[in-house]
Amino acid sequence: MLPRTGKPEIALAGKSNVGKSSLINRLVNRRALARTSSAPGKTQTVNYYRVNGAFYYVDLPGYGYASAGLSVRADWGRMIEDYLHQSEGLKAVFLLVDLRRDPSEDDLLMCRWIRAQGFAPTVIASKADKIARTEREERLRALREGLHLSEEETVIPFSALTGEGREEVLRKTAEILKAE
Ligand SMILES: Nc1nc2c(ncn2[C@@H]2O[C@H](COP(=O)(O)OP(=O)(O)OP(=O)(O)O)[C@@H](O)[C@H]2O)c(=O)[nH]1
Ligand SMILES: [Mg+2]
Repeated sequence: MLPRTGKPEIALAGKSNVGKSSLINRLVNRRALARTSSAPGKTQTVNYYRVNGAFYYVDLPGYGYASAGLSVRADWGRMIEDYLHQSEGLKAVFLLVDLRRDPSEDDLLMCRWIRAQGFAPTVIASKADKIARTEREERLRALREGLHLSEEETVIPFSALTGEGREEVLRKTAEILKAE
């Protein structure tokens, strides 16, 4: 059973270790609100973070964590799926993809699911601080291509380390809540 928050919810989805929990901390400027770890598989349940009493960022477990046992992986998959299908307040899904890596099959599936639900995918390209400026355009292009994004679909380069992209993600959040 999911909690009924009675408020709009914006979920953070993406591969394990991509930086979902770190993104939440940076958005709300709290260093250790959501637990993070250099080892993948840190977030193992659905976590709700209330912002300004008005809405929730929902931190999901990461997918594609290869070294977890099969049954654990199945549990996580079900948790993510149950949340996405059953949440009554879900208004948008932010899909995090590491700017350094080509999107995986799971990333593509998630992106398709988001569209199929009638949401416009907002892709957040994480760990942007790890990419040299000179390589950035090429990485963004590969990411757009890997996820089959159309011109209107946004990619926001983001760094939890430097705060780059924070304002843009907050603006997107406000836009989604306003469209309510
Ligand atoms: N350099 C850099 N490191 C980051 C950034 N975002 C996250 N990290 C690091 O990446 C690791 C994973 O971050 P998390 O926020 O725990 O990732 P997650 O997506 O929540 O992972 P799961 O809970 O396992 O799904 C941690 O060591 C973070 O410090 C970033 O923007 N830049
Ligand atoms: Mg996490």
